[in-house]
Amino acid sequence: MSEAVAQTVASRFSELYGAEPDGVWAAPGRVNLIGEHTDYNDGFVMPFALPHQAVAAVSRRADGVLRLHSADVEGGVSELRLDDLAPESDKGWTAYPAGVVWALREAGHAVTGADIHLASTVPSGAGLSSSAALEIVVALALNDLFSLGLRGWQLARLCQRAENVYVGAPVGIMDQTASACCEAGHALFLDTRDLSQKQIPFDLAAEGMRLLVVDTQVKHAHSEGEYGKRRAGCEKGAALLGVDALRDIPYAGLDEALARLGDEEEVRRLVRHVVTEDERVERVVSLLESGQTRAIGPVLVEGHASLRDDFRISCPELDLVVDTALTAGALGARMTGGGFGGSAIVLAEEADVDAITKAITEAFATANFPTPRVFEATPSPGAHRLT
Ligand code: GAF
Repeated sequence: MSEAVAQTVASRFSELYGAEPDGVWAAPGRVNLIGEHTDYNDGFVMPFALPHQAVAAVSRRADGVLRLHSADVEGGVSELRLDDLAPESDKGWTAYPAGVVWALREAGHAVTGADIHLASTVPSGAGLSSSAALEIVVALALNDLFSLGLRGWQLARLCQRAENVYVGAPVGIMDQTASACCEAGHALFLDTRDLSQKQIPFDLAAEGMRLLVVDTQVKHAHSEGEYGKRRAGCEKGAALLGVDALRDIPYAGLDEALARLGDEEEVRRLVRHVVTEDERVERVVSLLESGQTRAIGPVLVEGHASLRDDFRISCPELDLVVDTALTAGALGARMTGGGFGGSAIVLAEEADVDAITKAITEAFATANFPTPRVFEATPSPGAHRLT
């Protein structure tokens, strides 16, 4: 399967650029099991990699030119000069790969040019990290081709910088780290303060369960303001409470912290979400580590309520997925990713999957929402070289 994908992408590269690529790399999208909007608060997250991935065929160049092409976007090859790359100069898809080259060079790495052809199966705008997959696949390819010797977490930091500064989206570090560092059959327990990681075995099929992703088809975009407002509100909360980041408010001290915020009602809600969400991540980790997988269901539901009511980033389509799935017998469900649309996840017994899927599809039809895309997510490998 990977070989066939690599061959298709490599042969398109040859048609476009007139020579075989130096190599082909892949980087996955992700779903986040729990730990939402905690990553820019130095908190905890727990994503796992999807089988959907961005694939890049790449050759190095020595002449300061970057050529980019995507199978997923109309249009020909874009040609850029490395010396012209400048933050927020590009509003199209090329900003992601070009931003990675810019960030590598800004950090002093000798990248002298590349020809790149990309093809991705990660749905875009679905809250499944299609952008991070594009960034990481390019970063990994250039890391190999220019022998930069960077580790996965270092590539993640550079890609986050590309997205924050070059693209102009104030995202955290979760998605890039997930794409770079996840392992098949595991969820990644990540401390976003120091990027320390623990791979937690997560094999639902072995226990007779499934995790469904329901893409509501409502498109989200992180650079469009609401994400940045939440982030700024969290930073204001940390400043008012005199801590570096909301991660520093212990769960046991939450009530006292909320009382100190007085009439800052919106900040209080944001703080409550972040502090309780960090605690939920830790609870999910200990449930999984003690073999109580089914018991994570209610924790996912709590997380959804917190994102809907305190963080206020859900939408009617996401709420409908969660409510319908739970009524149809799911063990747990919640929105995943940045919010304002995108996808929800549903934890279910294998035997209930068809009934739950049918119930969600029917509920969407009744509400006159577009037909959602439902698929099963299995924890897949992180970024790697294909050929
Ligand atoms: C998006 C961002 F890119 C992540 O950094 C993270 O903040 C997430 O939203 C919310 O948990 O995917």
